[in-house]
Amino acid sequence: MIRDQETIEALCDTVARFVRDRLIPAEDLVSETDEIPHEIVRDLQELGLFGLSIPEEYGGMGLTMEEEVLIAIELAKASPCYRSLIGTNNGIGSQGLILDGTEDQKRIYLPRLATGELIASFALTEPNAGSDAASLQTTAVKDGDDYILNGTKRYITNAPRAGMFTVMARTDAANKGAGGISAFIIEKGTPGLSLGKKDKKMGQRGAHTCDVIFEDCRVPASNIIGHKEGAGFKTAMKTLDKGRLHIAAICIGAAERMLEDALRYAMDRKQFGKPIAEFQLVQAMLADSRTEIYAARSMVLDAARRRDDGKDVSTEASCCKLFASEMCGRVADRAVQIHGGAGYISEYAIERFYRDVRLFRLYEGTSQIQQLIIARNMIREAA
Ligand code: COS
Repeated sequence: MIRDQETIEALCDTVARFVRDRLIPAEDLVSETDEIPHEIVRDLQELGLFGLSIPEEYGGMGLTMEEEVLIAIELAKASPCYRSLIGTNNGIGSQGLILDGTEDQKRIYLPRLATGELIASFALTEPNAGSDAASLQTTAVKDGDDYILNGTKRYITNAPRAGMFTVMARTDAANKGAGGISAFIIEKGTPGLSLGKKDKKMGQRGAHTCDVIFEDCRVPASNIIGHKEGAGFKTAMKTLDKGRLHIAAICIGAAERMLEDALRYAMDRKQFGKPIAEFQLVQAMLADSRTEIYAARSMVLDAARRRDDGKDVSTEASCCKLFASEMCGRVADRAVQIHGGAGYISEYAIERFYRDVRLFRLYEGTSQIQQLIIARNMIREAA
């Protein structure tokens, strides 16, 4: 749902200009140093991008899902590490609170998340619980009015910068499934919470992940999201439904950027006496990419509108994440192919993007998990 066409168009234009003038020119520096310069972080804050989806009453922009995906598409035309920095505050790091938190919990954290003063991380994955998230082993044992947490969370996006973590832990040792899990808000600096070293990743330099380790970490029971024990897995799944739409949107933005780069290269590069864009085999790769991007965009906008209408979009979100991330991988591959040998050289952005976008088919649920969710929901609906 677009509430005011003019306002959202102005915001998209502002973000597009920022991407073109500030973010793209700094991509090589970020890749070399593995850090986003402070001035760019400040600009992201000043533009309000940390609070896109945080309700206005808590200081955010309160964008609808349709509005949010339009902005995400624009932002994703620059290196994915920039989007990753604002991603957790808008998505998986804050949504648990927004969807299921108490009013007090929202008031304490959301205003600072909206400005980017506080960074949020979502700590679900563990060394032995990735796709099978409900099997997580981090324990939270009741002790008076507190819980004591023990366990390790793995590959946690933005953890090295985070001031606050949404942590899924097992509060009911007897219940080994989803119903035994609760979601906690845990602040950085809480005794017993420590971080592992930064992971060395295939791509997305400038975006950081690491382990988050809990060793007898004492947390008040009032830090359980919504004060509801056993509701944490559902909170995580609802959070991911929204997150998957956002990821699908960034797959579109990244694919548009890669195709734009490939088209420009194909129009410049001459072989056999003419630009390679004039060869039909190259044209086929351009046309297939354009078609698939259009399909993904249509899907994501439709699913976003349905979510804005209050519909359950669990199936549609998985369809979008599956199609858009796989599409993005195909576009990346064709864009390298169009660049030829140059596509394998780091002087061209496509070499970096090819590695960066590989993550989209993995995180917030692999393609295979999306297939499983879609088919399961189909069977459930039919029954
Ligand atoms: N919204 C609300 N509730 C949901 C839900 C959703 N989208 N998905 C599941 N639930 C509920 C179910 O209704 C069920 O509730 P009841 O016990 O009351 O019936 C409960 O949660 C357990 O669901 P389910 O039985 O489907 O859980 P499973 O363990 O079988 O499988 C999958 C869940 C595989 C879908 C889940 O583990 C998953 O998404 N895995 C991928 C995790 C992931 O994306 N990790 C990335 C980390 S973040 S970067």
